[in-house]
Amino acid sequence: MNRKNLLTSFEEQFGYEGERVFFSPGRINLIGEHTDYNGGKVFPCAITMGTYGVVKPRQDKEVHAFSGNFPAVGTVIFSIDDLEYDKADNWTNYVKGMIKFIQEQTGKLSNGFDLYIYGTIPNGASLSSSASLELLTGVIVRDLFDLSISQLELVKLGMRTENEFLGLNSGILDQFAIGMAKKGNAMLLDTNTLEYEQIPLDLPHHKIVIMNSMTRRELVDSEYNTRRKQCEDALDQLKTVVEIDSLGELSEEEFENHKQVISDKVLVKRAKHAVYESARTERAGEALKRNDLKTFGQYMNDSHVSLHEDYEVTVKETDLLVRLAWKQTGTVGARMTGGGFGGCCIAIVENDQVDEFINKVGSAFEIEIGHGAEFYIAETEDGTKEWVSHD
Ligand code: GAF
Repeated sequence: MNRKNLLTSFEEQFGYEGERVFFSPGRINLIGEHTDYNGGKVFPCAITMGTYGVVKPRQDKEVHAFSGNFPAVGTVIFSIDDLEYDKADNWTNYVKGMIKFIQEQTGKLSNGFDLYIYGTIPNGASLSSSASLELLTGVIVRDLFDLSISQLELVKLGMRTENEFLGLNSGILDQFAIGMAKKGNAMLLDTNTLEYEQIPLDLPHHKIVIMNSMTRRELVDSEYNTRRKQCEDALDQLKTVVEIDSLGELSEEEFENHKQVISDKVLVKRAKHAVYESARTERAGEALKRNDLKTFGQYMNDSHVSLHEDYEVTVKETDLLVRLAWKQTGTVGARMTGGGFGGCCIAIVENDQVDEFINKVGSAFEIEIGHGAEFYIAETEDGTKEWVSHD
């Protein structure tokens, strides 16, 4: 992305020069899916695809927001004294939610700002374009108005925006990955304690290929909320026989010993996934630390199987991409990433096999599904921050 182009776009939109430029990455989750709202482990990293924001404070209390990705929406204008969810305000609801919760925590802002946004994360592809925008807004507001609020607090407000403003009962995975990332690393995070370890993602002989199925199921949010509720119901039943506050606290063995108290077969499957996936994620982190990529890849594959069979959040398209990836020479492991019901998968592939991988998986996918997939090479990135110019 070219900084000058971003500043020019701001100027074209608002008629004067923008002041500061910020960048917020997207994320992939290497493993640890649907564990974050179960107090389990996750293992994401931030990526170079992300959201850019150019800003300048205003004299009044209005925010004027324009996205280069949604020019048809036009400039959305709202006051920082009136921050209610409004469907018509489209993507700016994420901006509104963040400002609302930041104000709640730090006190009223005195001024609004003009904001030009441009994102390189495909929407609805499970690479967290929304959390990227939430953290972007949070860091902009904090830095613009010198607020005393930490990056971790912004991460938590991002999750609140998602939960309380947008109505998606997500966990903290996406906002944490985007807010706390360090280039060159993936984070092994315990979502119960928020303790985490930056583990070098040093793969000199491999690339992480993101495979976008270019598909997104209807009702993703309600399906997501249903999965969470099913886990909560299973937890309530387990609590009658074992002292725990979250599924993530159970070992696989403890789960097997107590699972008979869960009345419904579907709930058993959901809880099983959460427990086993969390354990698998911890082991995958250990494997990566000792550079045992083969074992890491096997855990990725197991994760996908569990998301398919027990959690049932994969779809025909993502299952196909992963199956095709598994068949390719040079694939270490492959799985869906993010919330599921379409979106992206990831594969770790030997460097010299990547071109062939993309050709073969891409053409077989297109023949079977009837439309193409997109492929991107993942590169790690730092968490959300100002893009400081060095010229
Ligand atoms: C979505 C949610 F936003 C995350 O909190 C997480 O639950 C993920 O799905 C599944 O692991 O990205």
